[in-house]
Formats: sequence, structure tokens, C-alpha cells
Amino acid sequence: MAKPYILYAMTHSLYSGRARSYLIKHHIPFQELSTGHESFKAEVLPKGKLPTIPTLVTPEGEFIRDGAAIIEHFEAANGRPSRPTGPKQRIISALFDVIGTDGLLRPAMHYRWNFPEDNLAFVRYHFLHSQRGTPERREKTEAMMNRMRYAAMIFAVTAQTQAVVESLYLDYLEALNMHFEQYPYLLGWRPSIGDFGLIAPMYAHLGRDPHPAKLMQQRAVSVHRWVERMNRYDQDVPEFFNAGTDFVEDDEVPESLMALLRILAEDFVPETLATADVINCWLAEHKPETGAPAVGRLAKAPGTASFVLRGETIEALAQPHRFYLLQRVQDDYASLSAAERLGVDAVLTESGMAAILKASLSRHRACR
Ligand SMILES: N[C@@H](CCC(=O)N[C@@H](CS)C(=O)NCC(=O)O)C(=O)O
Repeated sequence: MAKPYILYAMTHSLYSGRARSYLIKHHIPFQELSTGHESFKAEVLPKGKLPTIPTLVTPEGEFIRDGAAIIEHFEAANGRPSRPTGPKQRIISALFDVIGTDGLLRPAMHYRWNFPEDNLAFVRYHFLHSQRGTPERREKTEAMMNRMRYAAMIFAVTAQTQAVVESLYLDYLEALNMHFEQYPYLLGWRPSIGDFGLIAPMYAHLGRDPHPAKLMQQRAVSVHRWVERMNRYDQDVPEFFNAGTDFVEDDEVPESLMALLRILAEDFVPETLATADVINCWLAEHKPETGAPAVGRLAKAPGTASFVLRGETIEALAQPHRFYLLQRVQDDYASLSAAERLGVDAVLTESGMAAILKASLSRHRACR
């Protein structure tokens, strides 16, 4: 039997859910190991440079760290099966990848860490069991959990913002549910890059931790079914009696997805614009050398971005990762013909997302 891929990942990890789902949906045989395995420390860390998951080891012994890079590895080798060919669907798919892997961290963190009576024992089990049975395992578990609680706080999940984070999430959940009542995937009958991005927060945190999972089961059954579906090898659409096999025809973006995007734009757009300003100002002032590591892990970022959401001021850590992902959307847009851009412009304007095309990082912008 051929050697499988090894996916270093954890069941409760947000970014692991994206890579795992991709491997499952593309029938790529893999074995999952946690970071607690000796091989992670001995073999993966020296090559991967940062201890993040997911990290993939190919049967040939190549190491690929970062969920986006893992997916790109297979997409590039296999004729891009998850990328729609129409420009509108392609851009929307790439945008959902950014929203999933960066734009929904606030609800993911809120619903994991602010409901300890429902979640704590469950979450602790996973943090504990991702490590080997060393004497310091319990202490390390608490330290890891505290670090994530702190992360939630600096992503602006505070007592002051909770009500608005919940109101936006519940509206989003309802709109997503209405979409999945019509289609099993974001862009029709098969998963796109956008589905893999969106499953990141929707699996480990929002679809699996007890409190938000119950909320999803009770309020958004079709979303819950999509979460299950994204972790199955088959198309898994028994409730659809007219199922097709491809993306929606004629590069159409379904109205139900437009309605969803309008809700997501409410915080995604102002947060992106405010964060770009903060980071650009930091770049202008600090002038880091080309090749210097991007700002470090948690809290070493250039500061916080401030924006208003549904009347509440949100102060969230300004992180560059979103712009790295957005670049793909922007580069794709730049490669389109004038006629293709017209169509994409209409979709982005109508969904309230047009401003993201110009939100980018630069060393040459003055501080406002
Ligand atoms: N951009 C990376 C992010 C990976 C990431 O931050 N993973 C988290 C787990 S969900 C992690 O490994 N955190 C451990 C750490 O940063 O030390 C990706 O998409 O793979």
C-alpha cells in the first residue's frame, strides 16, 4: 500500500479543519497526528520553522506548513479542482477563504471561551490530549488555554463587544442557513476554495464545541449539515432532489450568497480598512528591512485597529495575515479583462465588499 500523507493537526484546531476537509473531499489518504507526537518535535519543527498546525508531510518527505500552502500544493498539481473558472465565482470563492480563515475569528473565540459551563471540560480534554502524558502536561494545558483566552480578548471579544459579536453572528448564521437550504456548498454542488476557508471556524469551534454546536443544531440545521458534509468523502446531498455536480451555471453568484456577504461585510470591510491604516502607518514609521519576519505571534502586532460595528466601537489586534490572503483576491481581479471586471464590480458593490479590492499593505503610505 502507498505511504499516506501525514497531517499534523488537532481536532479542536481552527486551521486544521480547513486542510483536513480538503484532503477528505479530494480523497487524499492521510494519517492525522497531533503536535504531541515525538516526530513533530524531532522532524517537523526543524523544517517547519514555526510550530503551527496544520503541517503536512508528503509521502516523499516534503514538509508543507500553513493550510493555504497545503491546499495550493494539491490545487496546483491537479488542475485546480476547487477553483471555479468564472471570474465572479472565483473572486467570491477566494474572498470566503479570507473571511473564513481571518474574518470570523471573533465569533469563533467568543463561542469557545465565553461559555465555560458548557464548553470547558470538552475543550480542556482536547488541549490535554493533544500532548503526551508528561508530568507537566496539565500545567501546560492550562497555559495553552490561557494563551487562547488572551487571544480572544485581543481579537476584541470583551464584555463590551459580546452583544454585538453575537447579534452579527446570529444574523450570519441565519443567512448562511438560508443559503444551504438551496445549495449544499457555497457556489453550488461542489466545494470551492471558499468552502474550505469557511469550514475553518465553522468546524472545530462553532460546529463542534458544545455551546455553539447546539446553537447551530437548533437554529441552523442546514449549516450543521454542511459542516458534516465538509468532512465526508462523498458529495453527501441526500436532501437535495435536484442535485447537480458542478458550480452554479453561468458564473452566477446566488442571491442567498449575496445576502450573506452583505452581513459579513458589516465588520469585515471596516475592520480591513482600519487594520490596513494601522499597519501601513507602522510600516512607514518602523521601516522594517525586506525579509524581516512579519510581526510575531499574538500581541506583538503593530497595535489595534478601531472601527464601529452596529454602534459599538471595536478595538481589535491589527494582524497582517488577512492582507496576505486578500492579495490573492486582488491579484486575480487585476488579471481580469475590463468586461470581466464589470461583472465582478457589480457583485462586490452589491454585496458591500467593493472596498476590499483596494485595501492593501504598503511601505509607502503616509500615516493618516
Ligand atoms: N496561517 C496558518 C495559521 C496556523 C495556526 O495559527 N494554527 C494554530 C492552531 S489553529 C497554531 O498552530 N497555533 C499554535 C501556535 O501558534 O503556537 C495556517 O493557515 O495554517
